[in-house]
Amino acid sequence: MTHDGPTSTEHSETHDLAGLAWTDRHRPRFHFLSPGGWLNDPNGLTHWNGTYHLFYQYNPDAAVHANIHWGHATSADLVHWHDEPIALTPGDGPDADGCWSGILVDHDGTPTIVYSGSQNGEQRPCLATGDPELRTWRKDPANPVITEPPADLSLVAFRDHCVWSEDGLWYQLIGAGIRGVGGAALLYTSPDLRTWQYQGPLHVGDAGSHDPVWTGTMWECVELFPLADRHVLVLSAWDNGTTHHPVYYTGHYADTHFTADPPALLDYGKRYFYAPQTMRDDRGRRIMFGWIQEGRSDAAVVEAGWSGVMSLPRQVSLDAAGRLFVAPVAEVATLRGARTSTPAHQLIAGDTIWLEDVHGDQLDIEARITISEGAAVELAIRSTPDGAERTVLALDRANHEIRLDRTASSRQADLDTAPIRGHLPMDADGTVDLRILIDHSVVEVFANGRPLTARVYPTRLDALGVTITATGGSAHLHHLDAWTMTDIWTAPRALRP
Ligand code: DQQ
Repeated sequence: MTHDGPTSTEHSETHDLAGLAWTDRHRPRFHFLSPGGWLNDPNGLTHWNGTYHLFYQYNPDAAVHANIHWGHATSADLVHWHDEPIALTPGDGPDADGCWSGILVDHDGTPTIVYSGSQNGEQRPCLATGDPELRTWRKDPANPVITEPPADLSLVAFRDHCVWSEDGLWYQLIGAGIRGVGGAALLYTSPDLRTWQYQGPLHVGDAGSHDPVWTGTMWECVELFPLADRHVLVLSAWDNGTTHHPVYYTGHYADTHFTADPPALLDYGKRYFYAPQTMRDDRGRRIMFGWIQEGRSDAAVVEAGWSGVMSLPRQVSLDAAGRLFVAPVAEVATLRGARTSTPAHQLIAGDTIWLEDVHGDQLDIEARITISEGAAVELAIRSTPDGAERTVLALDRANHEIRLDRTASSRQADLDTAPIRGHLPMDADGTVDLRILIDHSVVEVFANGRPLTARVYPTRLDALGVTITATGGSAHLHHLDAWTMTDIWTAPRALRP
């Protein structure tokens, strides 16, 4: 690894952290992640002059959430990434304690970042402008550009940004929580990104309601974007320091007003797909990334030298019911290597089939299954030959539910094994189109357009098998194709490229 600039001590320390992370067998090999240290939210997503830019919350010094920088990577195809120099580093002003989440807009040709400067436990909106290649950034001397939250609100927090322009005026949403009420997206307008006028809340949650989904006491990473003939408001439900889950509302937005349908959970894995952000690319696709959190202890994470994975890029669209339909972007398939195909098969209740050719900890599995009335299908992944370690995905037609059981995923203690479940929409005939992406400790599942993300940490090196079982009735496997997935990383990377 080459590393210009730092002293020899810094060199060996940073080298060790990236080298340590590299050797961890739980570390994904075809997902984006930081070179080492800590990664959380995706930031500043943009398709700029044909190049995809992914910025991210990054601590290059340790696998802890502290001293947050903006890491930066670029890609021509959304799946292979090139590390760019760190974009933002905490300074001695309003971002002394961290450069927290934000976005990137094109301000008359000048790339401009709007982010939350963090200092003394408070966050305030700050700006930075970039060169035409988006490689070097200059913070605005007038930061922060909004010095206080609205005086008429009692807020628990005020941070994160969504910025867009309409008819020559800039609009901004800032995430907040109104004490005693719930999360909120506060709306501002500006002629120049520098002077902002508060317009009122665009949307406010009810912290007392858990039906159909709780929206927390504060909304992190709010984002409003158009999709087909509707708008979608995405937020991450937070409460008293705990990152709970991503939520979305679909609705109609016009003239600073948003009328929303009831909220819905964006990923059944909850905090395993947190703080998502989207971009619209040159092909008109709405592409979303989210932060996949860890499922092992803080101490284990520090020992591993790295924390946090970026999800695979997901394309979001609306289904016929007006709900989000989520799938990996087509480019993910370019990472596929050797393929195995399991032909059509009738699964008899109680029979377990070992898919002997489907084997590994870097897999892309695609299947279509029709489940008979009252039946369920269970797929065990990362299974040892004796089944002692296995992670079980259930597709339950009777309850219209998808579940992930991690109680036997690992023999290691101190891991999150909480059950994961969510509604599985199905046509009247009980067909499920399924995609499972396994990348060491990361599992991303897409079932009839509904995503479920989780982490598993098997201890055994032979936890590589896949089985399929029908329970409570039969099921018809139309096909199951599986591919081994190619590494996108070939060597440890520089922590400060
Ligand atoms: N992460 C950032 C905040 C945001 C939170 C700090 C969400 O700006 O609210 O790293 O994970």
